Amino acid sequence: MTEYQGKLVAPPKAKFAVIVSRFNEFVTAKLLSGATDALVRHGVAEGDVDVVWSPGSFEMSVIALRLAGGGRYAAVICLGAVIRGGTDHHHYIAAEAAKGNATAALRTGVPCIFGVLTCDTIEQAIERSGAKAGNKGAEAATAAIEMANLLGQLPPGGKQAT
Ligand code: INI
Repeated sequence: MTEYQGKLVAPPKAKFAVIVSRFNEFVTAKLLSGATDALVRHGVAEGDVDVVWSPGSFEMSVIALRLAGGGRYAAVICLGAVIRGGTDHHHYIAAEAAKGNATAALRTGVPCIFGVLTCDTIEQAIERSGAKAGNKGAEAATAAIEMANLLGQLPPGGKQAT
């Protein structure tokens, strides 16, 4: 039996892209610092991390597709905060962000990590961006490292059906 498991060790010289939403920046800035801190503390050089600001979570998919398809990055980390408002607008944004994120990963074969909070309240978002429920940006960064490491171990795949 061969068992594969990603280690929290970035492949040498691996580059990571972090896409962060400007919408709800009071939360996403904390996700960003959690993510970059986790990358650096796991041995990724600061110069190997590129940060790209997106207007909102909705727009992140097209950026993720561009970055993941360029061949430069071992993984792309998407950070955003969708918070329920008075209408169901947030629901469409969260759903499209999740779908677009998955599409970018599947089309390119590059892990696109979904670090987008989907919260009912501002308090929930604060809790998940460095307060009592941890920092989901840091979790997303460790998932990116784990996936980059795992994909480096797995046997090559064939051509993907699109
Ligand atoms: N964008 C977010 O990232 N989070 C939100 O909670 C949010 N809400 O609720 O409106 C939000 N809206 C902006 C959206 O991502 C797009 O930028 C906008 O719709 C223009 O396409």
